[in-house]
Amino acid sequence: MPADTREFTEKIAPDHLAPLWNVMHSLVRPEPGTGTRPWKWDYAAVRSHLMEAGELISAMEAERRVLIYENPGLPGQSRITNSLYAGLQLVMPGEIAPAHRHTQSALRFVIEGSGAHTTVNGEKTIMRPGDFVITPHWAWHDHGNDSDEPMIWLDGLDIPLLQFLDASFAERMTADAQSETVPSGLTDAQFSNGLLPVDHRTTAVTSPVFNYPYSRTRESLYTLSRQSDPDNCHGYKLRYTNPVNGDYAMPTIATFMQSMPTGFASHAYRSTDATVYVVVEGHGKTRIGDETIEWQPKDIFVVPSWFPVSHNIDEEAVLFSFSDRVVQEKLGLWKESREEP
Ligand code: 1HN
Repeated sequence: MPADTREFTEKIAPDHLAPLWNVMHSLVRPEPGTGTRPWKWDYAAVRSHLMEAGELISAMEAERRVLIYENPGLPGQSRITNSLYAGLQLVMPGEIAPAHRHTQSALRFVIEGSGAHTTVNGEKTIMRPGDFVITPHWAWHDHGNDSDEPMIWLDGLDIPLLQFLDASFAERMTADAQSETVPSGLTDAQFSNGLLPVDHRTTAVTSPVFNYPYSRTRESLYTLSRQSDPDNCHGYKLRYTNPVNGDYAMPTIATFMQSMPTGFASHAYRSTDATVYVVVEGHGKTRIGDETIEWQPKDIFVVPSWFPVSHNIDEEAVLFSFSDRVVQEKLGLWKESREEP
């Protein structure tokens, strides 16, 4: 029976002090005990709300017309996991999402539409479904849609992480759109072909490549899946890298693409990085802890830290995913566990 120290707790509270022994075991837990819940968002439902938002407010008025994926275990906190933000953005034909920059890093994963662009530090790139596009921290960026169809992509940002560190800075450009100061494709020519400029030296922590097109990623996965055996837990899984140093492409968000063949039943797996998945192709079911979710293309689901996850694939699937694994690895904290066969 622990000593009753309630009176003492109340006595020291006005001096902004608290006894450790009341909270110690919730602070230092034997295992991650997260508030983040497993969840899946059906694309059809989210898309219909997003298109309604498209009639309510313009991209210019909103600055970014986005619906935030809020984890049901973390309501009102604008986050999908403890460390990451995710949202679905709509840019209608002819619209501009105006130029700004911030210390948060952003990824775009294109869900629907083709031919809109984002301009990052003066270089334009055209976005197509399945492309993974990076906005490095403090890079100027604006988006525009010169195509004739709505353009929808998922944004992933490290907002909660920067909030925790109190390291947010942001500013708007006076012009709505940047002028193109770098010819489109120049970065790819220098960094995307297994080549680097001969004297390239940098302190940048983000990949210079800022569009990783789906056509190439898919080709890699296709060849792998026809020529080798799948991993028991992941199927065929690749990570996106910075060609300059082989590290993850972004300093705060690790990104991956994996494919799993029809009939594949993965072994259970868990890791300390809560992970957001985007279904690119295929159909299947994923068991996360005690819950099973069924998914189809364009759905988004989240696996909390240290929840066992296993997949059952009904039709050959391709999944994009992102997490804070890169941060945890840098700190020596990242941990994984595979079910024994
Ligand atoms: C942002 O700059 C974008 O550039 C999207 O598209 C979502 C959420 C919060 C803060 C900045 C974008 C954002 C954001």
